[in-house]
Amino acid sequence: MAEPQRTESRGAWWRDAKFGMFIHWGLYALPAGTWKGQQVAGLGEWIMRRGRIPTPEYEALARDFNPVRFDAREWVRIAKDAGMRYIVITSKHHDGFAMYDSKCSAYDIVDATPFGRDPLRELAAACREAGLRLGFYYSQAQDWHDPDGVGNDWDHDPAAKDFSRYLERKAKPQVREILTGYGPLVLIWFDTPATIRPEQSAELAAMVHELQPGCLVNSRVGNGYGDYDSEGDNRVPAGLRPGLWETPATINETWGFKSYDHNWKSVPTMLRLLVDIVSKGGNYLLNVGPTAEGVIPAESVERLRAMGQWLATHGQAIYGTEPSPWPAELEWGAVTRAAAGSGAGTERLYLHVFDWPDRGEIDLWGLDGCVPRAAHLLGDPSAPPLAVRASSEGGLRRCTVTLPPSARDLTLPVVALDLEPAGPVGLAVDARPVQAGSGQVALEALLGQAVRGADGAGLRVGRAGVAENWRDPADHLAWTFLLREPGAFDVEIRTVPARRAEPGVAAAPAMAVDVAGQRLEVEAGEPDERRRYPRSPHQSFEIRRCGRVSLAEAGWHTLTLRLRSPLPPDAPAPAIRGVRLVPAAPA
Ligand code: FHN
Repeated sequence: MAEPQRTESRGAWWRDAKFGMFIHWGLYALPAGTWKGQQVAGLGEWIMRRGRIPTPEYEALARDFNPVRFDAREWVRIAKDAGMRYIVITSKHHDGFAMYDSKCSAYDIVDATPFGRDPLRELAAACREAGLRLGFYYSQAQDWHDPDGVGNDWDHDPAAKDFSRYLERKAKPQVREILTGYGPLVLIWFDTPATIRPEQSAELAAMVHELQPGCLVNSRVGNGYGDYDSEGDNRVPAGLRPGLWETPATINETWGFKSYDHNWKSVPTMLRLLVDIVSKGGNYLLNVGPTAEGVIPAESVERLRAMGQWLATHGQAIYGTEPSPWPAELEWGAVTRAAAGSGAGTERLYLHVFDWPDRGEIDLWGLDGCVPRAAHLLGDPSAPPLAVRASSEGGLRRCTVTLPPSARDLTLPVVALDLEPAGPVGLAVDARPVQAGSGQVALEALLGQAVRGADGAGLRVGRAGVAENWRDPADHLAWTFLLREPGAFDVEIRTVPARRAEPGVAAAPAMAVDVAGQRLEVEAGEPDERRRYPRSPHQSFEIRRCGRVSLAEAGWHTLTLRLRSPLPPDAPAPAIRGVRLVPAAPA
């Protein structure tokens, strides 16, 4: 039997790779979002379920599925040109159709379509040839074709289903097939664990590791058995997130091809997502949905090519880097850090500029244990060195880098900042919040101190950087922050849209903010506004306006956020991302 491996060694390559291609390809590419002349709402690959299409009618798609333009080498070339380091492709999605030559079901691309080829075999060969890593997606619980699989309640009586039978008869044998027939795989991407039981998740994970000890299993195998975490679809955590994790993401709105989904994200948006995710310690698994002819849509290809061009000159600031030493988002952009050992006795930070700061300068606050030495713009070897100066305010160190005005119009300029460690500890960051260049003070939950009441349970800040499980008014969040420009500030509580409350129950609880001897109280009620996160277009946050405070003195202040009354155990607890002080507009 093969040597067991630990997640850390399985994941070593994955930590460095940062950027992968997800491919959702199956029979659903044929209807492409339209069934019998009607557009079916939702994700393209969900058409069978959303349209409650009878199994025999959906099965009939296979007779017309003939992706004659499929060219595995071309797909691999597109991924490589984009700077992607691995591919993950659907071997079987929820519709139950195997996109490879399965021996335990005839419902597969070789047996049931005129195409008759095994595209996963061809893709595996093309990846090997090009030195690209490959993983397979497998839907282990939802299977709308199988009478015992989860999800099809229009053809099959849910009460008559036996999920264990499905697992033994189809899922496990097919997972075995994909692990034994296609050479080394770097990961199996399970999805929607649904009702799978802990021992069933454990068995699947164990089977993967037994057959391919180096193969990672993602968290969606269920019940905590994965090697790494797949975040929610298109979800990016608020800040630094420890451990191995990824954000699976769409280029438009759908995963599987939909002929009329033209909501393509722009190249700068996706580059920011890539940088933001990498700076928080994750990988960006970006999806393409090829057509039923086997072609990756041109809109995807051109965007990926542009991302690849940026990566060709900025790749050193992405691949193999460490996350930002600042745990929360920075107003002007994001930071990655050259891996230890990449330069003898020096440290390098990469400053990715998302939004050009007003003064044309970037302030790095709280950077300790090293002396800034030099900075230059990445991608232009002839560019002169940039001015860097060190100072301090309120006892906090500050490193200021002056940006070259010529970089203002570049797509995502990056500055390489070299530092010399001073002292035994080396680079460290005092991450207490500082009023940013815009005048705003961002008090992110992940930077707050979660103070718990008597029982010590309750309020906690979860891995996505959101304060949860908050029901006890004895619990509170507290921040100490550096104010640089005194003035009047509007105070906002920012929450993640949570499960909507029952009718008659307020969506958000009554809360109180205390700062500089002033108290602001908000009543239980609905949020005042909902906005999209500028960095993560599929995510939104809600704002509750608390009122205005006057902060007359520069320097350190403490702000606390409290619940005003206990929440019953069955009431939805608020999901708080933080508090924001916004300079009040002059009257
Ligand atoms: O239901 C699927 C969906 O179709 C798609 O495959 C995504 C990719 O992360 N996963 C599930 C929803 O989270």
